[in-house]
Amino acid sequence: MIPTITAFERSPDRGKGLARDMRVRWTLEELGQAYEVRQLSFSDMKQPEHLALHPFGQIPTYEEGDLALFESGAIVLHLAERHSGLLPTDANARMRAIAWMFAALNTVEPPIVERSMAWILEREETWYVQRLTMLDERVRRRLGELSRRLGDADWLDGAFSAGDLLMATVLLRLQSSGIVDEFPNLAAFVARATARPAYQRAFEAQLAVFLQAQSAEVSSPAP
Ligand code: GTB
Repeated sequence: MIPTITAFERSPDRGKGLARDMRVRWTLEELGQAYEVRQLSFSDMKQPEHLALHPFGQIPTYEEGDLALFESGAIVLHLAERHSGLLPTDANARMRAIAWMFAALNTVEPPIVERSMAWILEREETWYVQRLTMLDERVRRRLGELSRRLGDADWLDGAFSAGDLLMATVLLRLQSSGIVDEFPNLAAFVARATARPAYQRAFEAQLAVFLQAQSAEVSSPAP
């Protein structure tokens, strides 16, 4: 059965692939699994039909037969558990890769999201520059720790895993800040991850959605 995921009909990132459907698309591409996408507007996400799938009215969701999931990390874990390729078979190595999935979402992503949210909600405030300096330092500290652990390895723990995939999507959110480039091994890690054909296919798929929405706007301009 082909699963269906949900994604933004018009991503606010304008096709940069930074929304969280991207990590699910990338996972599906890595695993060679076909999928369908139901595109939602912000208003669609808050309708009862979607809220039944996602208690917080967000994307992405995942439906396959009688299984419905929300939370991108849970979806990636489900897929990586069901299909081979993104988690090692050795039990200890598998758990370490899962620990990296949690580290990406619970330890590295939060300060990065806080930084993004400050720009969205607080950039007009008089104290924004001061706050940004503090948030940047927090992100730098976390990235410094991650960089030390990665060292000169290609991936976080052995072969490329769902942990690397999630970590790369988290670091990509810092793209416009230049902070990742302060850590050459992390910049190389992101470059290696995004050079993977599966990432490229996922990126093109989400970009196509944005370009389609944009061309629909151009061909039917507002009255
Ligand atoms: N913890 C959840 C998960 O991992 O699945 C978080 C899901 C989430 O935040 N979804 C966002 C959403 O649906 C989209 S990805 N927001 C609508 C709402 O809450 O009403 C977050 C996101 C949005 C935009 C950008 N961007 O423009 O760069 C990046 C990331």
